[in-house]
Amino acid sequence: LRSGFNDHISVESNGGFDCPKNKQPFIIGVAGGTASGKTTVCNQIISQLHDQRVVLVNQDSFYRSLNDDQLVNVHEYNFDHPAAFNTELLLSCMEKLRRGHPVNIPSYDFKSHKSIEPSRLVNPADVIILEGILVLHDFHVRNLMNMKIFVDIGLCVFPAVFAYLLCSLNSDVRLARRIQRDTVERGRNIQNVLDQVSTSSILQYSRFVKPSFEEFILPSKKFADIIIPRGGDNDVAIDLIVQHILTKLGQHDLCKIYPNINVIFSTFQI
Ligand code: UZR
Ligand code: MG
Repeated sequence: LRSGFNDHISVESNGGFDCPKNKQPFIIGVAGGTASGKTTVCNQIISQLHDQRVVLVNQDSFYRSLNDDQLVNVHEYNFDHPAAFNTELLLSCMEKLRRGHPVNIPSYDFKSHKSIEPSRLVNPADVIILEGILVLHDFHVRNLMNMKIFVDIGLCVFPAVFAYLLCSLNSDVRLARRIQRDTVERGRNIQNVLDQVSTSSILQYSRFVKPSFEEFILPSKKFADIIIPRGGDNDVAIDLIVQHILTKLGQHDLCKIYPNINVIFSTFQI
């Protein structure tokens, strides 16, 4: 993997000029509920795009820092509401990457609930993947994307009578995965885990995570070009997505050699 942020391109690398339209990166949005498998899907796409420069941008990096009052009542804070993210900053970073400029992506600390130093310098790439619970919610963010994916761990077809049961099972599976992931990857300790299983976080989950999923995340599914059932456990979907990206990047490369090739593609597209 030649990842964009490991390349040693200086901030002045393109002399401050925007890259031409036909060299703009292919931008993919990957949305879905918490612990639905978004990160797994992104990693699988990235590992199959080994000949391309790919960068992954997480919406989590754009969480707003909590102030002292909010920290005292952290369990009253809704991290799953669109207002919890600094979407203006996300937009400006994505816009710069799209135009071929390097950007500093903030680092968010899940333990202190604050943005911390150092930020991450991300260099321009061929493919940019933006991943997060609400990346399909905002019209302007969606507008930047060439491909919109929604990761769904629910089943596609089931009798209506089981729908409610399966919906809550779906959330419960994600809750269990969240607890496991937060202890392993987000540095939460045993006490946090016990809290999660017993009291406040369960309350936060039922007060904020689940309702916000239903109010903001699930409705954003309608904007997706592709809905992936079974999350990261769907090799066929990943293969199809990667093939599509490679085709589009191939068209970009041909555009660089034959500027009028788009006319030919649009003429022959069904
Ligand atoms: P993903 N979140 C935290 O737990 N702590 C924070 O400081 C910031 C966010 C959680 C948030 C959301 N929910 O559901 C989840 N809560 O991070 C999104 N409560 O991250 O998509 O990787 O699961
Ligand atoms: Mg994640």
